[in-house]
Amino acid sequence: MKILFVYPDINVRGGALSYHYGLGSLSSMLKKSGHQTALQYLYGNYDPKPLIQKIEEFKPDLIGITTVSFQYKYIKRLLKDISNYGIFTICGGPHISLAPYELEKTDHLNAICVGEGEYALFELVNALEKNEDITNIKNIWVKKDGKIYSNPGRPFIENLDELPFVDRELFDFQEIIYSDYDRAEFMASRGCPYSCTYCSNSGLRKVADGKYVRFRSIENVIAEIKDVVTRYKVKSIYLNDDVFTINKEYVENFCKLYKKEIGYPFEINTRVENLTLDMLEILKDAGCYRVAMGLEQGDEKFRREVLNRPMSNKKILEAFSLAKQVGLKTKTFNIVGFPFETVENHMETVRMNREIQPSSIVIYIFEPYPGTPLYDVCIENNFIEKEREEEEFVSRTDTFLKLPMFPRKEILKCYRRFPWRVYRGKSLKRALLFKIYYSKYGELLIRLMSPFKKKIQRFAIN
Ligand code: B12
Ligand code: SF4
Repeated sequence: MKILFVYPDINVRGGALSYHYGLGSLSSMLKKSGHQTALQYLYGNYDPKPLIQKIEEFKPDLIGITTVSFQYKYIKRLLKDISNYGIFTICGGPHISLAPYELEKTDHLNAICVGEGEYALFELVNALEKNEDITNIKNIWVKKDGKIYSNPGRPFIENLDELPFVDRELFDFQEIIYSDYDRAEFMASRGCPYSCTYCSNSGLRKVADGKYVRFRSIENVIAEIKDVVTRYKVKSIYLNDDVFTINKEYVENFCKLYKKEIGYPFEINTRVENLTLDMLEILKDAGCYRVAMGLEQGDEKFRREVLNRPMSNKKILEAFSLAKQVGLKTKTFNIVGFPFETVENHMETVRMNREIQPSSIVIYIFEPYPGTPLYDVCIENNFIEKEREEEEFVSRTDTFLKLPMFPRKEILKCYRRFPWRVYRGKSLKRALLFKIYYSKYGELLIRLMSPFKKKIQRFAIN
């Protein structure tokens, strides 16, 4: 069968193209058993024309679309715009997995996949090909003759090594590497052991039974990295796992083999609780150049009570200071505009970042995702206008919430001024670069300056 995947990445801020591991994994699985796959990557402003053209050229039997919450409004438009082709449509991904009720509400959508899709989509495609019943496949919900057939989930895939390497060829992967500062991304694991109240992991861990946090074997990850760096021009590696450092022994053994077999500079995401001086030294020795950690909110009590992030401020400062001590660059992730947050709380986030002085900084505006505890809080407290919610998702650069304690105008002000407040008087070049990046016209400027972005990054961040 011919399967056309759609990666909607419409009106996303930041200017970099990105790879999608989920679609890459589904594609590998299907190709392995003789099916044909193709991709339509939708980037920039909403425009269904490239998808329509691809449908006419590729003539797919099934269209599979991946979903995050703020893309769902575009996905509904796409489904309508391609409905005259009468092709079987299925959505998967974090949004639909946590909001499966969308199947009933969405026109021209035939099915959804709740949770991991490799085996489920494989069974669905085979059943469709043989004209067999498709209403009882685990993880797949089907809408047929106005009736919804919802099926139970299958356990999380226990041994990730049994999956083929993700299909990089589905995308123009070299182009993605170039657009991300010559960096290639990998994932050694699935899942996260924590349950921060704003993060989809808190809901995704409940969609199936079995072990949620799983690591591939080190040999398997190294073999994949080796394969990719020999086929593509790559200068550095990004291990984009939710938290790479959960298991100290894994990190130690990974670093040993990575240093021997790969040796490229690499970056990881981690949590402050996991970091010790010796682990950081091992990472540095293996070629790690930067650790990225979520700070999110600087007020300890707020973090603990509202975000379910119980680490102390002392622990956060200590982790960043240890990273710097061993010569690693650092990056903080931050969010502004949580329910019940005030400007005073936010200024604690600024204060912590001022003290840390990370080499790089990321700030988002809070967006409530269905299936997370903070989404329910927003509903219970009428912070969301339910009927406008979907239209209003804005990729974490604005807010549609009505928070009595933190009006939108103040949130936007805090968001735009954040980097300046953090770096002012400490690092002029970072203060200026990030001020531009987070300004009202930052997105436009970034796109205009994209031919020079590697030079700018070297100048301001390194
Ligand atoms: C890596 C990553 C990225 C990467 C890669 C993009 C991507 N979408 O994968 C980058 C950095 C580019 C990114 C960007 C963004 N991300 Co992100 N990202 C992740 C992260 C950490 C891992 C995703 C991953 O690869 N998992 C492993 C793969 C194998 O799983 P998967 O993608 O879920 O796919 C499986 C199933 O979902 C299913 N499936 C998925 N799609 C489909 C389609 C079909 C047809 C079928 C049948 C099945 C199926 O089968 C797959 C294989 O089992 C997740 C956190 C998480 N725990 O998932 C957040 C996460 C997906 N991101 C999130 C967000 C919000 C974003 C951004 C909107 C951020 C922004 N800029 O504002 C953008 C959106 C980009 C986009 N258009 O998708 C949220 C989404 C929440 C939500 N409900 O919307 C998550 C869940 C984190 C969170 N905060 O809760 N992200
Ligand atoms: S630690 Fe990060 S990935 Fe894990 S639940 Fe919290 S925010 Fe999500």
